[in-house]
Amino acid sequence: MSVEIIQKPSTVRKLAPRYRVLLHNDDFNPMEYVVQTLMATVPSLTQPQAVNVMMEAHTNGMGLVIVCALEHAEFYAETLNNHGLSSTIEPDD
Ligand code: NFA
Repeated sequence: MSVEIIQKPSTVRKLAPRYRVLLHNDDFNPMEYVVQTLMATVPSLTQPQAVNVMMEAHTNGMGLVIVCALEHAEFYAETLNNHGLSSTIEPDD
């Protein structure tokens, strides 16, 4: 007698891999401009958060802007760089 095995389709979905957007320090952009540009580019950043990111980059050379899906990370980094800032993305793992 043969037995039919019916596979139930999985409803488990992997989360999209996430990426860090990193802001790098420089010697020419004014602090206020950096904060305003961060807020204009990344809508979810509050002013205190934008100040923290700016100060982290200013003090340590690099600040974490946001962790998000690749499409958003690329768009944010490109926009920041188009406004004279220096940013990169890397996998969050
Ligand atoms: N280091 C810049 C200054 O002293 C400010 C800055 C912070 C620039 C973070 C870029 C990133 N005016």
